[in-house]
Amino acid sequence: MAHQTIRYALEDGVASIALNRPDKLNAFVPEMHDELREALAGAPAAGARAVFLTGEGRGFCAGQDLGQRKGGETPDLSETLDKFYNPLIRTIRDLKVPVVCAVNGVAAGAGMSLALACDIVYAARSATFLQAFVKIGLAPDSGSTWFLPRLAGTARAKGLAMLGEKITAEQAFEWGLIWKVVEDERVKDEALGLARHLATQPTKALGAIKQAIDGAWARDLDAALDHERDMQGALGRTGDYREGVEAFFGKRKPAFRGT
Ligand code: LHQ
Repeated sequence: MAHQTIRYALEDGVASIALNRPDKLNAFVPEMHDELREALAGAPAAGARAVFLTGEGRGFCAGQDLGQRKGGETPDLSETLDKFYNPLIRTIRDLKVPVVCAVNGVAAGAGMSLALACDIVYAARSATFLQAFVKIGLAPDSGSTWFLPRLAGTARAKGLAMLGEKITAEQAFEWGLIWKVVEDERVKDEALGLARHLATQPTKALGAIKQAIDGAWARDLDAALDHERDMQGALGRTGDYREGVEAFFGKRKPAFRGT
């Protein structure tokens, strides 16, 4: 499929996706939603064992393209969320391979939610994050009301959401919103390198880890123990578990195949 609003490449088991509307700081339009969602959802079947997501130009993603929201009529935002944003966030969370994100510049509104939905998030030192929603009379969406209190705590979640102020990458790191801050010129290479590494790891275990940790908020300890029992039972029957144990005793590096 030829893409108009994203760049896509599949190499070394990694689906690399770059949001590609740099003049608008990669703000979302329906075409970008469709292309991004399809690229993500189709990545494992295309052979990807990890996904790398970033933005072209100086921004990561400025959320909804507000140019599409000017004018008289009152849009139905529930419909927009139902049709575009919620399926996108669900696609990322349901994906059975890890999604590594390099936030190369500003991540605003649903652009920040998008980053928070990813599994491992790097940010360029100069990147900023803001819950821009309130500045235009809205409340956070695309998962931010769920991600923020869980990652950063209620006080910071409310401060971020109610003030809509920019925070730095360093602050996002200190608050537990992201994994790592990297110098601007290195951030994409480093995050892509991590995605390449993950693509050589036991894919089924990575998928299980993602599912177990994302689902942990909905489970009490008893249910988590049961979940781990079932998960480990299934992983114990994978080729990668066999390979991992054989490699350990063979004193060699395991060659995981994702099977
Ligand atoms: C943009 C945008 C943009 C269009 C920068 N749209 N052009 C879900 C459901 C349905 C509806 C509503 O929304 C949602 C979810 C949401 O995401 S709501 C939140 C929407 N996003 C925002 O409110 C952020 C708006 N943008 C900004 O506040 C600033 O642009 C940030 C802080 C992101 C960056 O500021 P600067 O670095 O100073 O850049 P800039 O403002 O000069 O922007 C550069 C260009 O990008 C500029 O165009 P121009 O032609 O003047 O160079 C902006 O108009 C354009 N742009 N964001 N969201």
